Amino acid sequence: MERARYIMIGGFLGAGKTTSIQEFARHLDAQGLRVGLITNDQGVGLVDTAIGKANRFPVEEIAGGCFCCRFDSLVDAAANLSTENRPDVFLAEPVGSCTDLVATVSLPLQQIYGEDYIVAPLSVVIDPVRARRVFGLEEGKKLSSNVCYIYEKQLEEAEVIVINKIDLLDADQLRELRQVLTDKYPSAQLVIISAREKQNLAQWFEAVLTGESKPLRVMDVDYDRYGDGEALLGWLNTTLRLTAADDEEFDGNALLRELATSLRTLLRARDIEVVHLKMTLSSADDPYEIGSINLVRSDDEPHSSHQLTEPLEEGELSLNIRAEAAPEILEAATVAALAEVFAQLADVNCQSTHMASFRPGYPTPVHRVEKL
Ligand SMILES: Nc1nc2c(ncn2[C@@H]2O[C@H](COP(=O)(O)OP(=O)(O)O)[C@@H](O)[C@H]2O)c(=O)[nH]1
Ligand SMILES: [Mg+2]
Repeated sequence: MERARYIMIGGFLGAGKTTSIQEFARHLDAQGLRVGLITNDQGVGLVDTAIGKANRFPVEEIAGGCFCCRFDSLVDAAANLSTENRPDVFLAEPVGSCTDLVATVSLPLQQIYGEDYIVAPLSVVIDPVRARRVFGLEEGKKLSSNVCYIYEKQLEEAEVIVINKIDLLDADQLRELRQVLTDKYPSAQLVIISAREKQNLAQWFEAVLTGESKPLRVMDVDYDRYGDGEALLGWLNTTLRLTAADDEEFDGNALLRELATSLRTLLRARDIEVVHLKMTLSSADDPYEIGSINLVRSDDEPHSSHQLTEPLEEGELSLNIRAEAAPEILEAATVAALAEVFAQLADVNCQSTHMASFRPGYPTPVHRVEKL
């Protein structure tokens, strides 16, 4: 049997990994290749999984820990996707606060499961506005030093650096960022895309579809700094069931916008930097009918990436927040925003089915290849 290709697309929270992976999956599907998606999170109730399913791709979710710390679940997820129709290509999205993926995932996969998988070069996607702030090229709220440590480690191990969202930059801003990245990470291949606008994707897809991961070295990682950086980020995942009274319907797109705006206002008032707030609202009648909204910086506007085409009678809302804040603060802000928005929607019943907020635990990979 031909080996399946395992493609991992990493990068910081909100960089555009899920958007890129959905485009990549469409590209492969159009070529008649079978695709399997693997999503990953520290918690359960994932927006990324809902988006993959809405786009009709087979998805396996590894919840409750990152790939490196749940390596066996990663292998199991690939096996589950293979029971009916083995994918030709796996597209895997690691947690956005995760690094050291070459030593803890790519190399162990090659060494232990090399007969089953061709492991593609590791891509790391970046949001150029966030990157320009991390590298001091523009003003704006800074992430804490140990969160920036993770950010830079992600880039240090990248075999392909993908500057995404070039639609947000002018030519000078892009040139400055390219210069910093080529100076700091000279061995990485650099590609420049807009996943949302579907610009320049072919060159990147080609690189990871034909190449194989060949890291030049295993990078040093200070796990105490890495663990501290992860723990500075609070996570909140909640799922709610929304039901309109009697035979009424409600506007799901407006509801998502109001909730995102209210949350942003409450978090900004406490000077909290959101790194990714994402929500999906899916119709109870049709799982492929989905609305979605995202916020990737506290000073940005919420952006809708999927619109519901019709008003809803009943739906499931998933809300994921990752921000530099204590989980209790995220939970209080969420409860307050929900109360504010639903006070104006007296005829919509909102019932929480799941709520979890936490700081990620210390990263403890199952395998780590120490040197080549
Ligand atoms: N302007 C712009 N926004 C994008 C682009 N690609 C993704 N985004 C947006 O960035 C946000 C986060 O994207 P997502 O794929 O969920 O990021 P992830 O956390 O890395 O998986 C969403 O609102 C996307 O629509 C792009 O090329 N340009
Ligand atoms: Mg994602």
